[in-house]
Amino acid sequence: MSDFLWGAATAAYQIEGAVDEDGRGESIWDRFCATPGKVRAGETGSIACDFYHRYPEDIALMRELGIDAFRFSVAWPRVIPEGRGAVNDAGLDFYDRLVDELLAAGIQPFPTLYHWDLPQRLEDEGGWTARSTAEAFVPYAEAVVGRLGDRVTHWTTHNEPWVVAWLGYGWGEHAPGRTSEQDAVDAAHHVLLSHGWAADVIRRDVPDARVGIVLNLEHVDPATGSEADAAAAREVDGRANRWFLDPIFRGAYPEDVDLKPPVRDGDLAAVGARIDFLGINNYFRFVVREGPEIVEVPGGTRTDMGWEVHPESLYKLLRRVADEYAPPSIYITENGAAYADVRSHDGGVHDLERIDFLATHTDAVMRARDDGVPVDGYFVWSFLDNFEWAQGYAKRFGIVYVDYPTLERVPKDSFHWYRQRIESLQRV
Ligand code: GCO
Repeated sequence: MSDFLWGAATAAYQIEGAVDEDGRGESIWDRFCATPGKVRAGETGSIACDFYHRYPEDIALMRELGIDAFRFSVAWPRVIPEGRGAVNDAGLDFYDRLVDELLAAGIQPFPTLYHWDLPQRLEDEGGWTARSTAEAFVPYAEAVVGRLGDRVTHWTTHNEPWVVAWLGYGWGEHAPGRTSEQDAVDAAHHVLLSHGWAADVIRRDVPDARVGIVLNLEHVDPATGSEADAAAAREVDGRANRWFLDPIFRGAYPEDVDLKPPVRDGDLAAVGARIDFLGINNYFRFVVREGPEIVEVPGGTRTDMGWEVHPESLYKLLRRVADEYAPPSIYITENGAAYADVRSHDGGVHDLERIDFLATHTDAVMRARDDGVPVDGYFVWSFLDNFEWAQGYAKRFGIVYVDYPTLERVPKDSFHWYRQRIESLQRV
């Protein structure tokens, strides 16, 4: 079991704060948050968890937790404030210090190059619907890899292209808040294309690099045994899962999905180039009936996001991805749950539901591993309570509670549970 990595995950805009420091440029999330009505209660990531300043204290907590690896993302607007052009060394310095501090604590850094904070300047020029944004991603990747590649081996290009495309460009729920299906399809293709191009650069510049991409994937169940529901489930699976898995592992978009990506010659070869690992983010399954319509199954337990708790679906998802796509290695790069946590009179945070969620989901992962799925690590989402995008600070996913007025960190009971779980499995 010793080669299995236990980790915790975060993302730049959700934790860093310090949005105006050391030359950082504006991101689409700064702009989106400043637009009335987009984010709950007008909240923003401008302070967030203040990780930008408090990372040494947080890494000390990670060390106490005993994690092997820490997943974070690099903010493009810190590194290249205008999206393309001049590199801002002060922005890179932050990630340089972070990596050193992690390594000194014996924790492996797992950076993601893009976790949704596009420089606003690039959005003004078309954002991910423009091929030029994919082109701009390459020198950005080069700048980050050039600085950190001597110490970082595991590189993730993108986090959840589906969310970038559909929530950002299709449905307007995330930055940049556009609402066009074709924009979403174009954005998804350019994100995947930039993944392929950046993967090349990472391999060129970091000889022992392990390169991957993170997808949000969901197991899909038809609501009944009817043929119509089965067809509806297949349709949802096509758009949510296969639209991303197929080009990455087979170099082709699924033919049964009626969307028109802006593919040019050579694109699919770039997208479909070998990856070393697939990152899977998973929070729930879909239950689908004719329509297609996603339905709520009565009686299940739900998190504070309203998401059904269904660990068996994570097991099935892992088996299916391994059987159909055969990735050389899989990391669960996010899995976790929001609950309405409060600090008790004794000062602690007794998040028993989260412990149950994490226990049943890590069991499902280990069972898949025992059954031959090459899953090599698990990252809990999230290390800290943080800025949950359009939901602001209302949803708490952390195993460490953040008291936002004071920014005090309070390890929840799930933190102590996770520490023990890691400790006991490391001994196996
Ligand atoms: C994701 C997101 C996270 C969210 C989490 C909970 O990659 O989906 O990275 O940023 O906070 O998923 O909704």
